[in-house]
Amino acid sequence: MAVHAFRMQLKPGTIAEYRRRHDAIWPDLAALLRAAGISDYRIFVDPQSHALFACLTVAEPDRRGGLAHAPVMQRWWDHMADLMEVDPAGTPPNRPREWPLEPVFHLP
Ligand code: RM4
Repeated sequence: MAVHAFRMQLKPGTIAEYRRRHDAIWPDLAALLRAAGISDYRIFVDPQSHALFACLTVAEPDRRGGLAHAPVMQRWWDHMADLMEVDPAGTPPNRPREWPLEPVFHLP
């Protein structure tokens, strides 16, 4: 198991809607993420900057590379694209921009 953290970016004024859509996360998307070995996936928001901080545990070997090819993942990214900064050169289109976060402290 490995823990990964990354930042994403919400557009201003979208926090409530972002929360609402994640409260109603699609069961087939949740199943896809779990099937890729992801667990304990949390996303936090900074209301000042609208930055999203995501943290998840992933089984090794890391199988997240296939997620971008899954139709349900692409539909979810399309669904979220009005709320989030997306990668302008991303493949597929509407993939959210992600900035990796580096671990600096761990208290087991
Ligand atoms: C986020 C974003 C991520 C996805 C989570 C579930 O808003 O779309 O790519 O993993 O939702």
